[in-house]
Amino acid sequence: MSLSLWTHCQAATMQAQAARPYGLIADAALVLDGPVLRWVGPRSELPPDLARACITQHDAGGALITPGLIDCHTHLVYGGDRAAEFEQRLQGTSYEEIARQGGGIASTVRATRQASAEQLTASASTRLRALMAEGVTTVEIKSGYGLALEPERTCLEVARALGHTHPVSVHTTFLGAHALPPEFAGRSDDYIDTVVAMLADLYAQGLVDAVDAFCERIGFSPAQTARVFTAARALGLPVKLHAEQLSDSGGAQLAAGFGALSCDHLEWLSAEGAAAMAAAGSVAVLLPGAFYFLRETRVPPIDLLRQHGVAMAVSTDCNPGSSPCTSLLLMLNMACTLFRLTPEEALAGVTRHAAQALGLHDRSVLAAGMRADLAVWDVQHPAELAYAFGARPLRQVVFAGVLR
Ligand code: DI6
Ligand code: FE
Repeated sequence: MSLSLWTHCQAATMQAQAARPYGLIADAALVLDGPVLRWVGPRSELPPDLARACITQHDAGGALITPGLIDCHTHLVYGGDRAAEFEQRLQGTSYEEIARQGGGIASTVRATRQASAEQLTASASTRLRALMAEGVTTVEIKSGYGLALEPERTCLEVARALGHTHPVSVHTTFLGAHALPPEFAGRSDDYIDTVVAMLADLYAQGLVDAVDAFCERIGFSPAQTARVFTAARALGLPVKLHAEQLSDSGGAQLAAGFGALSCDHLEWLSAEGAAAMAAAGSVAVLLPGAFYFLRETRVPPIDLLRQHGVAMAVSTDCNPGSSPCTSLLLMLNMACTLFRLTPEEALAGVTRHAAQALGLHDRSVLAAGMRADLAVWDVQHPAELAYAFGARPLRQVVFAGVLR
């Protein structure tokens, strides 16, 4: 048993039932038992026996401690970039037009298929380290730029390996139904057959933790999405969906019917969609970076989500086309300025609700029995994490009990 004690800190426990905003404890003590939290509370209530049993002591110097942050929606393994497309969009061509002309996701698929696993690892690792430099200790990584068995396998293997070579926990999502690859032009139903076959293969290799699809005019129909989800369910895998990003296709209702962990984007979410998500307990993953970068004007219906009690997560959507972003703290700020979340809702969106969107119950709040994934910040109040943008407030990270 190697207990360590952290004192001289404030702790934003993010416990839902805490009466105080952020579950904030002004003069806190945390006891870590290896990779797990043993005790969290006001220092004045720390049992003396437990304090004496702590072999290591950390003086946090008045810092704020939060749970390690969770980025629950990224596409960070890909080849190339889309800066030229950004220039095209600024000259007036829309994201959907570029996709229809064979650019967009398809252009990243070309670059990803050409890249070696080493090249994909190097570029993804740079992006991952940027996220980690802002306190991210858990990240979801989607496939979806291979769109054929071997390149999808390579991307998922790269994603898995990143979780072994970096002090971060990686959760993989198979997004074979992201776009129609060129070799299947005009045969999207045939491609869905291939997606179902790819899923079985990649799942058998242990590369898939969840399944996602892009339900959209430029993606796949609700009926095609349902086929992918049926295959996922047969394997016992949870699903999530890129839903109502550019139009209302009823994707949220469909996903909720499959008990989806989350529906993501949701700019065009309807009242029926929100009600279905509430009934299913699906999390709304808000992606303000994509809204900003595509210069969208329709904001996700935040009040509707609040009225239905739908949990809201916030994520980078880190990807080359709609959100080339590696700052989760910037997303906190944008969730507040663009979507009008409160800073407390935004912080819950990258901790408790992000964990829920990944189906993880062992982290994201500071409480006994939870994983000891902590972020230690040079701020006086948790709202500062959402307030400042471009600041670098992270002082230290503890990952699975180990100080980094
Ligand atoms: N929606 C998105 O915002 C990303 N994927 C998706 O389905 C963008 C993907 C890209 O443009 O490369
Ligand atoms: Fe996405």
